[in-house]
Amino acid sequence: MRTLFWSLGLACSMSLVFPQTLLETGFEPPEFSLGNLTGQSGWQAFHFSTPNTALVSDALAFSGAQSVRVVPVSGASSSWWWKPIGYNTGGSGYITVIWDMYLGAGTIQAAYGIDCYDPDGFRIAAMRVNNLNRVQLVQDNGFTTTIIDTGTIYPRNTWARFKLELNYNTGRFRLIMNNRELGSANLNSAADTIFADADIWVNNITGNANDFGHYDNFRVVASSAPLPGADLNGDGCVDDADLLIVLFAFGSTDPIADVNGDGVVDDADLLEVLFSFGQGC
Ligand SMILES: [Ca+2]
Ligand SMILES: [Ca+2]
Ligand SMILES: [Ca+2]
Repeated sequence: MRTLFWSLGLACSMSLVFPQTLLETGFEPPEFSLGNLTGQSGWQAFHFSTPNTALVSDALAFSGAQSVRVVPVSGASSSWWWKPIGYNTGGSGYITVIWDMYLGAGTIQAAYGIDCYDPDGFRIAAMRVNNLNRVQLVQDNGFTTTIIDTGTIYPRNTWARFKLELNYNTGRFRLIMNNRELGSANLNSAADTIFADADIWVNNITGNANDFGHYDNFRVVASSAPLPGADLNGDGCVDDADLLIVLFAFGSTDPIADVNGDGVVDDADLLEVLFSFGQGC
């Protein structure tokens, strides 16, 4: 299976067009139907023991009508869902994983995050929101896993936009939530240069979780430079689509349109978009 990813990576690496969208989905119909995510549009799953559940759901969506709803199952531990990417970075440039996440609160909570892997199953970089709502980076070096707490508390029962930016030039990755950088850590030096997949990951820490998580607008983008901060929809290019996001949210506290992260969407955010208009396009 991993050999297939590698072959795909060679094919992808032939393209020199940047930024390049490697995966983009809002889990919308007709590509996705309500029900199990696994098996739809090439999505796969692995469960450490008893499977947790990931459903294409219309219970909540950041945009459109559907998202993926992850529901921990009693007695289960970790589960991963992914669509193979297999992109060869050649050891330089950036891979950015972007997604909108909504975690419901519960009396017993699971940890939710994104895990990025190479074709051999080495975790390149990862993040999670743990059962106590702490936003954390997960750093591996091939031998040990280090959890790095960002000091940020994730607000459950609301949507947040995350970016996990892997910098192959420096061997570092950083985590951005709602346009604010929360922390950075080392890429796994034992991992190779092929980015195999970015996985939706739930760790049912207590084995009896009663919360849930939604993921929407899942994108993976390869680029030669960091995606511009004013690229609000995460397509790698600052254009009228990003301008409209700020204009429609003008005067609000919408964290996704708040480019400078000062808590309000105003002319300062508009100027940030205008000054970087055309960047990355
Ligand atoms: Ca959607
Ligand atoms: Ca954009
Ligand atoms: Ca602002």
